[in-house]
Amino acid sequence: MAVNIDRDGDIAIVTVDNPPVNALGQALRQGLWDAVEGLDADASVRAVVLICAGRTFIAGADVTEFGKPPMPPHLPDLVGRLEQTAKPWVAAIHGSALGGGFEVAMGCRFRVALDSALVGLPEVTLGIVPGASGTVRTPRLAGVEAAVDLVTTGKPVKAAKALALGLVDKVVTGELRAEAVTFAHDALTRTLPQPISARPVTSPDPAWWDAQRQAIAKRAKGEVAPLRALDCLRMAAEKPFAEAMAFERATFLDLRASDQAAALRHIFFAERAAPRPAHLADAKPRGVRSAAVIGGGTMGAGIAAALRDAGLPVTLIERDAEAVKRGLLNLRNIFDAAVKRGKLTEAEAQARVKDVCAGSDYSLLAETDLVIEAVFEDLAVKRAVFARLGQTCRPDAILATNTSYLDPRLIAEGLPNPDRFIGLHFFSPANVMKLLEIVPTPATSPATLATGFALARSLGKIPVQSGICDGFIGNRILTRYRAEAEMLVRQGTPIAAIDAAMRGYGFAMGPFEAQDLGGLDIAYLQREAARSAGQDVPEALCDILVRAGRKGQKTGAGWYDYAPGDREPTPSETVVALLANRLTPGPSLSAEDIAGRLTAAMVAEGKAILAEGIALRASDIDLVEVHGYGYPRWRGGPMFEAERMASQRSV
Ligand code: 3H9
Repeated sequence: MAVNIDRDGDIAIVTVDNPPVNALGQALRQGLWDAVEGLDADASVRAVVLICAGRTFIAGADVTEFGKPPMPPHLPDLVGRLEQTAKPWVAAIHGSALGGGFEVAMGCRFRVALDSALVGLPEVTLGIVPGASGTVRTPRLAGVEAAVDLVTTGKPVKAAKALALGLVDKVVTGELRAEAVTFAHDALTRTLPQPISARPVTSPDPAWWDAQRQAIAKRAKGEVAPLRALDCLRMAAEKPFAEAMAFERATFLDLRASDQAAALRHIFFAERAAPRPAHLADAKPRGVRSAAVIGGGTMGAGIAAALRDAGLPVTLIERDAEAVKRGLLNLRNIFDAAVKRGKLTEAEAQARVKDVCAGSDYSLLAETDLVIEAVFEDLAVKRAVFARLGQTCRPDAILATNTSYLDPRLIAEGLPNPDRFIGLHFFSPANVMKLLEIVPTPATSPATLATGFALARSLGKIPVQSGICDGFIGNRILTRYRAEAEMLVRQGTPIAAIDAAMRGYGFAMGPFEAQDLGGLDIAYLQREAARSAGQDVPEALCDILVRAGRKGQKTGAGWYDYAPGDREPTPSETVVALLANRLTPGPSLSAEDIAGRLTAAMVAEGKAILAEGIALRASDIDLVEVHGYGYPRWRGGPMFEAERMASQRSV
């Protein structure tokens, strides 16, 4: 039964129990509707506490119902009915009250939250707007500015902030049910506040709305829901309640059926499926209570920071005392930046660095559960590291390489117990980027693989398993994407037009701007290494630029020119001259044609990767692109987008 009712004297306790997250499916909506009717008719009940079983308050509408026709009772009606109850209802919130969950809480006369709770309206992250009065009641509860922030960003707020904004009436610690009952008794001694729909709302002036629109459009980069949410909020601030409700409902239903919402739902479920793949259901991960990183450069320090953020004790190993000092400084800089961004307090930052054990002596690793190697991308250097790890670590310690393009099988050659070896490919900055490619070798045991996934879960990363090939999933697609972008340049398309087209498509940066930022020399050196190993690697345009000293922003010149101290790219006459004799101009292409060519190249590579079994699922490729390479989330990733376009063509 999704809704249970019991009593504490004259207070009824309605407990929602709909695992895993108490989502508001049809049965639960009906159960709540019936509870409202029943308790209204029960003269012995003076007030009602609405509380949830399990890990969270109601986390929202049931997203799995979004592809189907809406079934009564509809959520806006339920929230409206709750507001009309004869007795006051008190929502008792733990975990997260999100979307429809918070809308239900707003239908109640009061909201009491545990201090660890979160409340929010994350609907825009699913490509929709709140559909059960979130845009209409929130401004009446907390004011227009707070509502615009909450609804258009979709970011939940912690209980303390929710209290300050007026979203909840009281924050409590301890036993929520008892606190809520006490609150209800207390409330019965006072005049009840107005239901939220009856409260006044004041609209800011039109210039304020225009400024919001501009700021949101800039942030949204093609995503429609945040702007549609703003339209709803303005309607709520300027028109009567019922009119605003009708507008919100129409907007919700329209967006629910949109391509963007379908794409965002696809990513939502792919993200939730990724950390627990079905093929590892029976594999038991090893416990990881301590970790170490070999190499304190940008990548190693970033990985160490991610491990510390997850609360693991970390040992950092470098070549010599000087390098140890540099590694610790890199780590310190990462935490200092987090302090500047307000993510950590100074004291937390200090504790995270202080607890790192750093040195150059491998015997520090004798008892470590997991070691991640992040040294220079050179096979001989890496093999030397693993030879030492093989001698010093426990025989069952998990040993991982963070290589981005070397063959993990070659790195692990000669390692004792190779079943505990695995590739864990982090993305830079490793403490920020969500993606983790997990690369087993043929010798890797299921337990080691499962440990990789368990580690990803504890670090809050999105893990994707990749087979072994040049560049694994992500960099292999990137190589193809860049090659196609160069092909367009060869055919006469201006570099700036290609970048602009990809920004227009929804990427934060185009391929050439991004390469200038990251440095052109990395891929160049890789190609040079392959050439000197006897492979036939054709000349890339990028090679010509690097040979001319143009390595990107760090040299003030790459695909673009940069004025000293400025990151603004300026199209370069020098580049045009350097590449002139490699160009064979073709027809001029529209922005849409350009994006079509580049995304088709990604999809073609993605299909090959799937066919070869390098990726296990198309949705894994989508996750890699969205979380590692800036592919617009609202398009659902290249594979999803291609599938959608193919099915639209076939109708
Ligand atoms: C909405 O409310 C619209 C309304 O305004 C209007 C309606 C008219 N539905 O994340 P987890 C599943 S839009 C269905 O790993 P956690 C999830 O797939 C909604 N299923 O747990 C997973 O399934 P499985 C607005 C859902 O503890 C399992 O629950 N609400 C939903 O790390 C566990 O999920 C949101 O956007 C759902 N709404 O985090 C909230 N949510 O076990 C979305 C989760 O089979 N949810 N599942 O893999 C969350 O943010 C997190 O789930 C939450 C818990 C923070 C609640």
